[in-house]
Amino acid sequence: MTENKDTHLFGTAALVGPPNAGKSTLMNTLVGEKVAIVTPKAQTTRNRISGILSTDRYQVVFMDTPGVNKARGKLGELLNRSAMEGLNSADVVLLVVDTELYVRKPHFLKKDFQPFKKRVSGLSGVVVVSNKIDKVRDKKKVLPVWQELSRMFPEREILPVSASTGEGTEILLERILEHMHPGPALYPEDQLSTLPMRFMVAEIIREKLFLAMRQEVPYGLAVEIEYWKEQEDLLHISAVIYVLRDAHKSMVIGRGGEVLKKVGMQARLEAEALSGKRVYLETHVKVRPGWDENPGFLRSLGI
Ligand SMILES: Nc1nc2c(ncn2[C@@H]2O[C@H](COP(=O)(O)OP(=O)(O)OP(=O)(O)O)[C@@H](O)[C@H]2O)c(=O)[nH]1
Ligand SMILES: [Mg+2]
Repeated sequence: MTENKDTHLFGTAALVGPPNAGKSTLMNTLVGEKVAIVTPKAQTTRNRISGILSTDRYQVVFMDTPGVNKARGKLGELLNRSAMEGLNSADVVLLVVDTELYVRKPHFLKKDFQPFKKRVSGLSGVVVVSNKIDKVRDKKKVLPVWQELSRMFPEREILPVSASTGEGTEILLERILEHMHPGPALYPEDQLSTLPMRFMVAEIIREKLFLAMRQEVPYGLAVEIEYWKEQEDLLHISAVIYVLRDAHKSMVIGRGGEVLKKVGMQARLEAEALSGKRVYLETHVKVRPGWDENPGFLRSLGI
C-alpha cells in the first residue's frame, strides 16, 4: 500500500484534432466506458468533456475537446476556443488524426493541422495519434501521411491506433503514462467523469437526435434539461430540444411523432443504464431562431 502511494501517478491528457477524427471514440476506448457521445457527423462534441481512467497505479483525466476547423458563426468560434484552451493545461496532448481521410485526400492534411502546429510547438508532451488505422487496408498508403505529419510535427512520436477496435491503444496508454507525474488520485476510483449526470443525459439525447437526423439539421439542435427529479428508483427528466427553424421542428418530431418517440426511447434506455434507475423522460421541441449566435444561451449550455 505504502509503495503504491509513493509511485502513484496522476495527470491530464487532452484530445485535440479536426472534427470527426475520432477523439471522443478514443477517449471512450481509453476510459473503457462511454463518457462522450459519438456520431458520424462532424462537430458532435461541443464542450470539454472529461473522462477518468483509474487503477491502483494511476489516474488519468482525459479531456475531450470539440473538433477544430474553420469557425462557422459564434458557436464555431466558441468551439474552437474551447478546444485550444484544453490544450494548454494538459500534461500531454494527443493530436488525433483520421488517417484514412488523408490517405484518400492528402491535400487536406496540412490545412487541417495548421491550427495546431504553432499551438503545440512549445509543449513538452505531444503524441500524434494516427487513428482509424483499421480503415486503411493497404498499410503502405499510410506512409505519405506519416511523412507529412512528421514534417509538420518534427520530433513527435506518431502512433497508429484504432479507437474502434482498440488496436494500438495499449502502447498509447503507456506513452500517456510517461507524461503523468507522481501524485495521488484526485477523484474516487469509480468516478468516470467530472460532469454531472444531468449534462450526460442531455448529451445522450443529442446523440440520438444527431443519429436520427439528416446532415443539415444536427448543428441547429441543442438540448437542455429543464426538469430533473431523482427519487429512490425513479428519475423524472424533462428535456427541451431547441431547433433553429420551424421546418426542423417537424423533422425532429417526425410523421406522427415517430422520430421523437424513437429518439426518446433510445435515450431513455441509455439514461437508465447510466443511472441504474428507471427513467421517465419527457421531451419538448422549441423553435429558437439564432440560439447558435446567442452568447447567453450558449453559456447556459456550458459552451
Ligand atoms: N473505423 C473507425 N471508425 C472510427 C474510429 N474512431 C472513430 N471512428 C468513427 O468516426 C466517427 C467520428 O467519431 P467521433 O469520436 O465522434 O469523432 P470526434 O473527433 O470526437 O468528432 P467531433 O466531436 O465532431 O469533433 C464515428 O462514426 C466513429 O465511430 C476508428 O478508429 N476506426
Ligand atoms: Mg467528439
